[in-house]
Amino acid sequence: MTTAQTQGTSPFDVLQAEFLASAGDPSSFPPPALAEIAFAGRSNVGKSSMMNALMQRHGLVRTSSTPGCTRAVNVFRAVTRGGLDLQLVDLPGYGFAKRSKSERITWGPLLETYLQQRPTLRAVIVLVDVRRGIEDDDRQLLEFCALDRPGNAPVRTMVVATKLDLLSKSKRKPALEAIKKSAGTRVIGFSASDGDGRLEVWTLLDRWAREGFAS
Ligand SMILES: Nc1nc2c(ncn2[C@@H]2O[C@H](COP(=O)(O)OP(=O)(O)OP(=O)(O)O)[C@@H](O)[C@H]2O)c(=O)[nH]1
Ligand SMILES: [Mg+2]
Repeated sequence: MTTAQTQGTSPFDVLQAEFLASAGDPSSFPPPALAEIAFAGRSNVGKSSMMNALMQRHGLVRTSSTPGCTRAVNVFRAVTRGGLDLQLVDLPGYGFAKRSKSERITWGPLLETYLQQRPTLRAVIVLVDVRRGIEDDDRQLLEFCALDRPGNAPVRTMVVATKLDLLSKSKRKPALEAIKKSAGTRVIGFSASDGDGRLEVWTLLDRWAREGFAS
């Protein structure tokens, strides 16, 4: 387990961040505890990097230039200066072709079971590459998240367009507008490299937490 302390002045400074558990199949999810925010998106889109940026930790969440690096559900806990105490969950990437058939069979149910049955899941952040926008599988995931969760509270979704730093400044706003139009929902631009969007994401999570999360 990794624990770290930082100094800072924003309510969204993360005072404590730690790895809690890794689950390769639904039966090994850690017992539901704190409210959870899950990070989903295509392989290599930047889920793990975004979690590190939000938690202000380098390397706490494993990242890789090899697509498909995260194949399990990995659970972290973050405590902010402002008093938010949440579990952040790194979900396996989808849309990754170079994978054996047996592996492809197992992470569908893993993701689906988690999204449908996790009682403490409050919100899913769907990451898209700002240069690619919303693709079919992202849309399907957003639709899946909007499905009724029998016996469990609904989940909110947030679309985050990441790798914003890879677009020139003049192209950012039009790209975000296009994604917003295609998603039909709010879209936050983000960069794990320079921290753009971090405040906006935490502000929304904070608001949802105060509102009780459920829509
Ligand atoms: N320039 C730039 N590169 C990024 C950003 N976010 C992630 N990357 C890079 O993109 C690659 C993939 O990032 P990860 O965070 O591992 O992506 P992931 O979505 O967790 O990938 P999987 O676990 O394989 O599904 C790494 O080389 C990162 O350094 C960003 O905001 N800007
Ligand atoms: Mg990852």
